[in-house]
This record gives sequence, C-alpha cells and structure tokens, in this order.
Amino acid sequence: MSDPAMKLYMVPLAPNPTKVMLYIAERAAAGTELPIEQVVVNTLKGRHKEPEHLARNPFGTLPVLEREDGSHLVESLAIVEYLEDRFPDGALREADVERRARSRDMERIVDLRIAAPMSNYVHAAKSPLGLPPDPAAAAAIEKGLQAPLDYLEAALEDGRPLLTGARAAIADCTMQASLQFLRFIDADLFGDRPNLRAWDARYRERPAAQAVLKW
Ligand SMILES: N[C@@H](CCC(=O)N[C@@H](CS)C(=O)NCC(=O)O)C(=O)O
Repeated sequence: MSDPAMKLYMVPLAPNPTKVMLYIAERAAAGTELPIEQVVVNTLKGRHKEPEHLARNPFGTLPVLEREDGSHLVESLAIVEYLEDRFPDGALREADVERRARSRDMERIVDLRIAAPMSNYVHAAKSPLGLPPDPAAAAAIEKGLQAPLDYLEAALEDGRPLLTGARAAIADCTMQASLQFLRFIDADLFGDRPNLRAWDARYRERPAAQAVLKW
C-alpha cells in the first residue's frame, strides 16, 4: 500500500474506532486490503477537541474516515457500511435478504443495548479518562446489560461459531471492541454465560483480533 488514498483517524482502545479497525482487519484477513492509512489522534492529550480535528468532525469524536476528496464520515457504522458498499468484493455483508436482516438486527442490538452501556459502565466504574467513579450508575448499567447478554447467550445456543453464524459480522467487531474496553479496566460482565465465553475466546483467536486487540 504505497500511497493510501483514505485516512482513518482513530485511537487504540476506544470502542468505536476499534470496531472500524477490526472491520478493516477482517477484510484484510479475507483478502481485501482496504486503501486506508490509520492515523492516531491522541485523546489523552485532548487532540480530538483541537481545531485540526474539529475541522474533520465538529463533534470531536473518533473514528473519522477522510476520503480522497477531503470529505469526512464521522459515524463508525456509516464508515463500515460505506466500505462495504464501495469495496464489495469479500465484504462481510450477507447476500441473502433474511440473513442480512438478521445480521443487521444483531449489530443494532449489540451496538445500542450492549456497546453503548458498556462504555458508560467503564467510565462509571474506573474511567480511563479519569472521570469520577459512580458505583451506583455502574451497578444500574450492569443490571440493564443482563437481558441483552442473555439474548446473545441464547443466540449462540445453536452452536454458531460467531454472533450471526459461521462468518464474521459487524456485530462481532462491535462486541469485541467494547469487551476490550472492559478488559482494560479488568472488568468481566459475562457472568455464567458459557456460550459467550466460548465465542469470546474463539473470536480473539482470529487473525483480525490478534492484529488489532491489545488488551
Ligand atoms: N456514534 C459515534 C460515537 C463516536 C464516539 O463517541 N467515539 C468516542 C470514542 S469510542 C469518542 O470519540 N469520545 C470522545 C468524546 O466524546 O469526547 C460512532 O459510532 O462513531
């Protein structure tokens, strides 16, 4: 990749950038090297709130995908879907309408019902950004996570190796990105869910996970 045409502004560990990084690594492992240079924005130094980054994304968040014409996409799922559409060879998307619907459904469940609360949990329990601990909020979030975690545990009961079947899906990337954030603070919210634990171990053996996940 001599002159990458696009840039992904990201920061390791943060869940939303990690979701996109895992997606890009899954595509690479499946044979499609996307022409994207990854550029770290140092959030610990507040670089994501400085004018240079705000010019890319007025919301001051990561990830941001900068395209060849200098325009930006600032939502992780929109970035992944754009890459799916633009580079369809070997994309993670399911061809079958029913399977695609189920895959999207799983991605939304994981992102909205698990990933977002898990990030809030991490900040309430032991924020890597130094936010004050809020044990009551952490306990309430943990309670709210039980139903969606049960949903995943039940979905895996049919023996599927990954969250939506035999192939990696965006839901796997989203879930693992959140779990890495949880592992960073030595937290484990799986409880007595052997299917989820087995899925977690299995996913983390994948080349994409080995390449991206550091915790
Ligand atoms: N909905 C956005 C959320 C992006 C987001 O909140 N990213 C976090 C990192 S995981 C961030 O940049 N946080 C810094 C901040 O909000 O100041 C997406 O899916 O990309």
